[in-house]
This record gives sequence, C-alpha cells and structure tokens, in this order.
Amino acid sequence: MIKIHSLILCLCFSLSITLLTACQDKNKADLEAHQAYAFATSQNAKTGAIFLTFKNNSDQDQRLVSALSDSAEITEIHQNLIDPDDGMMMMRKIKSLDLPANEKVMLEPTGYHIMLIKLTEPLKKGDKISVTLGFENYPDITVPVSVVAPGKIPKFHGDHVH
Ligand SMILES: [Cu+2]
Repeated sequence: MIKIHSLILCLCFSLSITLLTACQDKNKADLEAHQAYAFATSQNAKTGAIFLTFKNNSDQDQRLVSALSDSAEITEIHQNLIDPDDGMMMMRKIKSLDLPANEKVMLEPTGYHIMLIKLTEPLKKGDKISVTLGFENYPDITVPVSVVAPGKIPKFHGDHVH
C-alpha cells in the first residue's frame, strides 16, 4: 500500500515538473521585465518612480539603456545611494543598468528605479501606466505598471498585484 502510494506521488511529481518545465520553456524570452509598480503620488507631485524585476534567461549579458513613459515628460534610470558626506539617501541618474546573463535584477525602493520627471498627471492608486524599456542589444519591452499605495511594496501573483 505504501509502495503504491509513493509511486503515484512520484509520478504526479514528475508529471508536474515536466509540465512546469515545458510551460516555462515555451514562454521564456531571453529577457523578461515584469512585476512593475509605481507608488501613488500626491496631487501636486511632479515626480514618481517605477520599480520592476528583470530576468535575463540567456547566456548573454544585456544592458538597459533607456526608458520612456507617456506618464512623464522625462524618464531616467536612477540609483538610490547613501551620501557618504551626510548619510542621507540621495539619487543619481545613471546611463545604463547591467543585466548579467542568467541573473535576476530587481529595481526596488532601496536601489534602482525608473524615474518619472514632470508627471503628466498625478499617479493614482489603481491606475495602470506603462513604460517602454530600451536595451543595447535587445528589442524594446513595454511593461504595464500598477500604481499602488505609497510606500507599500506590493505582492504579485504573476503580473497581477494582490
Ligand atoms: Cu530617482
């Protein structure tokens, strides 16, 4: 009885692994950008920031070199860092962001972000905006961006915010 049971369990397990692998391979682009979000802004805010996750599934390094969004006049790649002089958090514009082969790179509030400057209108919770990302050696990727409550890093299920 135990033997049969473990055999079935084993079969189920192998089957699900096979399905999972097949599914992943079919949908896997060399470079993926997803789970993008931005924090809602105040009524008169002129800037906002987009965070997202890159997955480089290939053996080739990639590089993010530009970003464009209808939601802002200017879109830049930024890095947050601590000012060595006063210990304050500051940010600076960077020319590009390396996306090493077979690695995941997360843009998050403590690190990199896509900066939206001169917002065309304030970002409201529940809004969907979008950003088009440009790379050195890869076609552009346009990603939907969920606007979420300020300061709260959202939980994603696939590309949907929970
Ligand atoms: Cu910034």
